[in-house]
Amino acid sequence: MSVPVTGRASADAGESAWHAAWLPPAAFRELGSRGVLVHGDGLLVDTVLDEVSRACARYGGRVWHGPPWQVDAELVLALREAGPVPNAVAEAARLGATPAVNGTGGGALGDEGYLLARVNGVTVVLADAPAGLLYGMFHVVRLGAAAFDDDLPPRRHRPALDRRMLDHWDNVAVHPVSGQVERGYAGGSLFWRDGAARREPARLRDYARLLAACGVNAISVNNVNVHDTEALLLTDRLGDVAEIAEVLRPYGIRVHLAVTFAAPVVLGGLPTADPLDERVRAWWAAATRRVYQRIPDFGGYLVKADSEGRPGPFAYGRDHADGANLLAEALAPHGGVVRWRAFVYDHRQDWRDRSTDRARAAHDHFAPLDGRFADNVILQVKFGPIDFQAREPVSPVLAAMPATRLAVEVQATQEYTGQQRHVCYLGPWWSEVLRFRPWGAAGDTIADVAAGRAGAGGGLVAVSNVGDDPFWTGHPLAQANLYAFGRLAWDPLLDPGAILDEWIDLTWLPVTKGDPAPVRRTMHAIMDDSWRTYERYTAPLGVGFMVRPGHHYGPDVDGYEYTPWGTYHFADRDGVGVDRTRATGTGFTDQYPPPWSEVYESRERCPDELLLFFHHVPYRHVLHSGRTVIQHIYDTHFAGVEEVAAMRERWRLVAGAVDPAVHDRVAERLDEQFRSAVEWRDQINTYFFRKSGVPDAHGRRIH
Ligand code: GCW
Repeated sequence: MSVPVTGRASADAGESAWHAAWLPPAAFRELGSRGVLVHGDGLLVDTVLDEVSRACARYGGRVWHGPPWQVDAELVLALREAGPVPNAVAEAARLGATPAVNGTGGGALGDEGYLLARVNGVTVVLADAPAGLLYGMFHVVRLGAAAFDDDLPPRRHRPALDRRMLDHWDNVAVHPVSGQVERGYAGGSLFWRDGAARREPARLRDYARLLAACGVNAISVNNVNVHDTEALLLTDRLGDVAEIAEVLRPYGIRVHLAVTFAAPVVLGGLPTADPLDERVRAWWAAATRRVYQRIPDFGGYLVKADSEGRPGPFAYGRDHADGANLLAEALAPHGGVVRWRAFVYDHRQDWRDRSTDRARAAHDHFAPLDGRFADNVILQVKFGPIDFQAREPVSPVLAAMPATRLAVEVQATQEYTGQQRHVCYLGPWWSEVLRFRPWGAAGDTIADVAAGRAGAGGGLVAVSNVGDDPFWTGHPLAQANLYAFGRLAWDPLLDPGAILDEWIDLTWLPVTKGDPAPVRRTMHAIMDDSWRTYERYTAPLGVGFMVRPGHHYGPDVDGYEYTPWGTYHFADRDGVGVDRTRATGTGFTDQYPPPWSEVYESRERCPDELLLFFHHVPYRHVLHSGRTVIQHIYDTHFAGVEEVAAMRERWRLVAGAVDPAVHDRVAERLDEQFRSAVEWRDQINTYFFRKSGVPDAHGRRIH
């Protein structure tokens, strides 16, 4: 049937109760004012068609889908397998898109890849699978006018990581301690409210398109701490999960579920959840079969086991490989994966016991199991050995399990980096982690590890920072973290500053009043270095965890010092830091391959920013920077607060250029960030001044 297709009457982002984030209607202006041909069929092609149609209805463009053809399209979005394209230029590109003509990668564009070119006034996106067409369309949106200016030589685009996932720590029922969303700082859950599914498909659909536009293709819809109500999502409440999957599917997002290892007992009424028990295996197989009957493209299970009180295989004398393989066996016939978390440590440690080191735990537990996990097990490893701190070394587990599929987990929600009250753009931090080379300059990067051999890696995962806040994230600028996460998962080599530019272009410039240049400058000035600013006024030199116990917001230097949680700084009158050397400490440095095992072992060679993570040093120890440790603490804490004051000032100057509601929210958050930064500075500086007795070289006020 010939079209033009008209715009769909649906909740349109930008006119809804929630903010449009990085796809306000105006972001589609360039595409929407063109003649666009969509060629191909399938669910995700329909999504492309729908997006294009809405944009064209708004901005005066035209859309064609299917014969009889019109051929004056300026943009052609085509599935190669759909056959000849009735546009000479696009057809030439289609025929030319063979391996011989167009570079590497075996020729195929893959399940998600696309080829983008502009020749003789026609912009062409070709894909082998519908998801590729969707990602290609969003690429055109990102390019804006540049997609229709000069020629663009044909280029293939494929994600570096196949699995790009967000974990929501959302509870179905409001939990007495952790609330609706554990570590959630963006309001309630998009999926659940007060014990029930929210059933708000319009907002969910908008969420799905935001995710697809930055490249996310998987989601888990409930907290890894699976409580009683949430356990039922696997069985009685499976329909709720299926409904969510239904809404996310058109944007290429596969749903996963966090499950409790005790499910056969708590849901199935069995006397045991022993992974080697036949009844347990049969129960998981049957439960999983039912899941796939309802959700044929279900992604798999996410499991936190034997960690922070969660049930797991240890209760039956089994290990993590036994546990993970049990679920893997149930999922394998359906093509699903089990994502097994490596966040396992003793949370009932005796602080007097200097031999136990939480940093060692994941490696101690998991490295010996390398090679024992089934092919469809992905071990999901927090990027650092402790817990999403503003500074940690990269987890040695990521360099210790060559025969295991590994995923790297980061935390967008900012539990320990300002809880979306502080501006903290994490793109540069994640980029640093992904580019780290555990085996030295000639070896692979962490991104390579996450990609795995032949694309069989576990990918990148973030704990989501999204909720039902009108701005999606509690801090409007924290949207950039979600965007950067998706983009880095697609291409870990992207420059975080360039990613920020993309986000600014898509989110702010289309809705900015007047000259956009000052808004762009202001965003960069506030955000580029904001993670390092946060690091400066909080915990120094990699020591970490000087936060208020429980909610983890604000300073409390000794808050965790004498607790069972294993996160200590060991400050005394002479010095500070954790001795993790093999010579005199916990031996954690030995978990790294060379050269890092040697670099970290050596007080002289250890990078300044990680010194106190690996070494206990005197306050007057001189850093590579030339400053003493104590003077570094004072200087960075004073500097950090000044930087926050400057951010606040800069933001004031763009009032009037950005939406007043957004401006007010950011201004209010910056006020709180300033108050909190002062608190951090004063508590940390005072604490270390009192411990050390060393005055500030510059005579500034310390209380
Ligand atoms: O960072 C800690 C959080 C817990 C969380 C845990 C985890 C979901 O404080 O709230 O539990 O990590 O990653 O499992």
